[in-house]
Amino acid sequence: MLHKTLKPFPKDFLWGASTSAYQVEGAALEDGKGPSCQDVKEIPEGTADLSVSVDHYHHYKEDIALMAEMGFKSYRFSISWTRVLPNGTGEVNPKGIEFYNNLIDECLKYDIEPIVTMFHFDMPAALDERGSWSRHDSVDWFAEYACVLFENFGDRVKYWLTINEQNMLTLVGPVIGTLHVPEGTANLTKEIYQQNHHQLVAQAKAMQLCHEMLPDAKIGPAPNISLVYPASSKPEDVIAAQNFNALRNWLYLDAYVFGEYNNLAWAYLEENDALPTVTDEDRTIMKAAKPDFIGFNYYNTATVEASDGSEAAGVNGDQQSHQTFPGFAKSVDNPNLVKTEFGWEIDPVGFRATVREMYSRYRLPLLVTENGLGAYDTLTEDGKIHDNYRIEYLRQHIAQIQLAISDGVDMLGYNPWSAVDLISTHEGIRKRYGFIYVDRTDEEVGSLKRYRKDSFFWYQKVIATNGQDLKD
Ligand code: BGP
Repeated sequence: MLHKTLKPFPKDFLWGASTSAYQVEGAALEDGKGPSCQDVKEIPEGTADLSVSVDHYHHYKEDIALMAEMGFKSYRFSISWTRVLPNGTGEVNPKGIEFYNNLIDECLKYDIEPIVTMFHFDMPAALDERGSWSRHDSVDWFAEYACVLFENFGDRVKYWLTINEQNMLTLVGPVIGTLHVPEGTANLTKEIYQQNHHQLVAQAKAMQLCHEMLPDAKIGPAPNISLVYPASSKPEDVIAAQNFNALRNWLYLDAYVFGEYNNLAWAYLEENDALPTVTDEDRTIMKAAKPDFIGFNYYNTATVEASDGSEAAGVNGDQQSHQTFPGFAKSVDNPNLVKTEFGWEIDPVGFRATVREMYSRYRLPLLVTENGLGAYDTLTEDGKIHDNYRIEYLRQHIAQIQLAISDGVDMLGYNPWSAVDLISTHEGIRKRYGFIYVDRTDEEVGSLKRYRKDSFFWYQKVIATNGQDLKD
């Protein structure tokens, strides 16, 4: 739809950016923090050591001052479960509580709304050893952790996110570095979907607890949602796109919002002997919970064609993965899109399409919790980073949000990845996303000095004009 007049961004639109604890904080075992699965995993060769990351733990004041300088209205960060509960359950670490109190207070000092992710890929190692999400107990572990967070930070945190990219954990877990997922399979086993199911119940319980304990707070999920296109107008390809949409996107959002499994996804799991065991109590918990908004990460769309069932099942890649689900759908490249230096397709119009689809299905306000461009950046001798490619990417995506708003979608905010450079899930710090450059490489920790990229100044102007001026 072409709009003659565009609707403006809402007055209280949450312009900000995101990070996650294990990718940004460092201080991996400092001040009583227990190890998470990220601290004990094998680091992919040639990628940065996560024990220092970009040391946000010691630089948070400086980092938040820079975010304030950009004019941020929000900062989405995650809490490290093991900084707060070193063993995942039981004893609380006062130093961990103190750190997040300081971080939250520092945001509020500048009127930056903290948006807190409760779980971002970092299962406590102690719980991992006990079976992680494959245990039904994981629902109670997560509920205990949620209570600690709500009790300690609920007086100041108004926006909560439950689990980051649960769908990617299920679809491409090994790439993200979580355990209990066999490598190289299409992840279509009962074992995987049982873990997935426990996360669905755990996040529902956390939403319920949040509503009981913090009536003024808002809580939502943060899956990675991208619309799946059919590779052609062949009806069989359209069916394949519906299939993969169901397995990749709607399985999660239907469960979060309606408390029910998506029928297409359920039927496919059933066919493949991958159905989770679901108790009556699980069903009751899922039904009773409802998010206040949908947080979601968007990087690109996916494209699929029909699968005749003769291909081997398989995953090839990361969050932008090519996957084959025999007899269901097979991902292919979209020839209409260009790719980033790291091979991820770029699809700003798909952002609008994704948002429109989500809003018409669920009718809940939408909060962008990630979006962004991973690229190689160069620090010039005079301390500059000319990242016009990132500006271009962000500009095009922000323009599509305004179109979506004009289409009638209720958008709460935009928090791209990432506020500051940090360690990518599996491609090191050479793949940078931030507005703020950090002087370190994959091989060396470096000075960790912060520099303002060109995109920093550009985003500052975008925020100052509430999205009206997207020019350089
Ligand atoms: C999302 C994750 C983030 C982040 C981002 C970029 O899937 O939620 O943690 O890392 O993707 O991905 P990558 O680091 O693989 O480039």
